[in-house]
Amino acid sequence: MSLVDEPGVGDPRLRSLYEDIAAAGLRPLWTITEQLLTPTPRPRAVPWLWRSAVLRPLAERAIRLVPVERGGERRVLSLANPGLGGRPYAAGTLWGALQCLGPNETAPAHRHTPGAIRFVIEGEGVWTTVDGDACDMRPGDLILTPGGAWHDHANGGDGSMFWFDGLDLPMVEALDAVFFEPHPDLRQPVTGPHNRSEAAWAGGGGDAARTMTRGAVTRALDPAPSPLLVYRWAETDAHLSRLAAAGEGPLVSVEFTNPHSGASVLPTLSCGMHRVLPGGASAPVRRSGNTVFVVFRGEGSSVVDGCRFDWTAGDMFVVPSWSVAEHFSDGGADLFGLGDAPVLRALGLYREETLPRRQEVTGVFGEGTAA
Ligand code: 1HN
Repeated sequence: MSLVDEPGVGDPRLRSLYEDIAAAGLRPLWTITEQLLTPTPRPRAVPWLWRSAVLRPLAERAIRLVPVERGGERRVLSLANPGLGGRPYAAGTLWGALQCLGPNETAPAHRHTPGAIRFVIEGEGVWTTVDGDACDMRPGDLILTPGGAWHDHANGGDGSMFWFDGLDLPMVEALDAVFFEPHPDLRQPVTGPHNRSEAAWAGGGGDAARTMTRGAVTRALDPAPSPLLVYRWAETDAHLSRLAAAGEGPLVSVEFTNPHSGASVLPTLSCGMHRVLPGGASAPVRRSGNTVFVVFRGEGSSVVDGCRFDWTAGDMFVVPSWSVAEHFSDGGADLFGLGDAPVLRALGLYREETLPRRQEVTGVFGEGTAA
């Protein structure tokens, strides 16, 4: 419906004013104020879940049928949030996807301004080379490919590998700052032994005091990405176990940090690991900013704005900005979380609220009553 058709615009002088305003490429704010200045965030992305049982067979079919080549660059299935009108984004600010690479395949070297993280779900034998440093990837590891860094993925093993890709692409796109460049070679040269950033920054065996923090990073934004490119599952697991043993819970969380500055791993992205202890339930919390979760281990459920999402290992789900979320697991579970909080915090836009009581469950995702 155009403005001039709206009820109440009967006065021909008013009609003609609105027509002339529209013809001049203008919009009168007084007719759209309430759409723009919402009392709380109204993300277009909706809470949503993508099941491993669906994702994984599609990825396997793609491995058999679709080669990884220049142009397409990557064999990636992006999480397309149904609230975003067909855009390939998990949420308004975040890209989330499942990437897979078969034996002896190489995903060609390139670089771009959007920054990316990989969280490994399953398989072995792949390394991602980041500006000459080959980073070996194993399940539960977090690998960074900061904006502007050359990166390619090579599978030197005899099985397929599956990992989660998270990028700040929607943010960089919104800022009209996307640049992309293919590398002249399929694989960039590896300039020394594998895992050099790890040897330099995490002392080989890891140094949890510098590479992760309990809870979330609140330190000022560091415009430089972390010089450490790999965060090993063994370290993360040990740190979560220590916090659980110290009586924290029922939700134990760490956020990975830039060991140089203590800031988030990338200027735009926060990466954390959340352990729901057996029988545990987290408090109902809402935050400004979007989060994508990847279930690494265990099963359980999350209630997001009253809808229950039942999940198991390999599933991925989105909690949009200001949605209330609570997580439950009978047997215990580990969730990887990717968020845009560093950007919100840096701009003074971050808010967080714990609600006084549990949400009432009004529907179950996938059972037709909600979503
Ligand atoms: C990209 O470069 C990768 O390097 C994965 O593996 C997903 C999604 C959008 C744009 C670039 C990768 C991507 C991507």
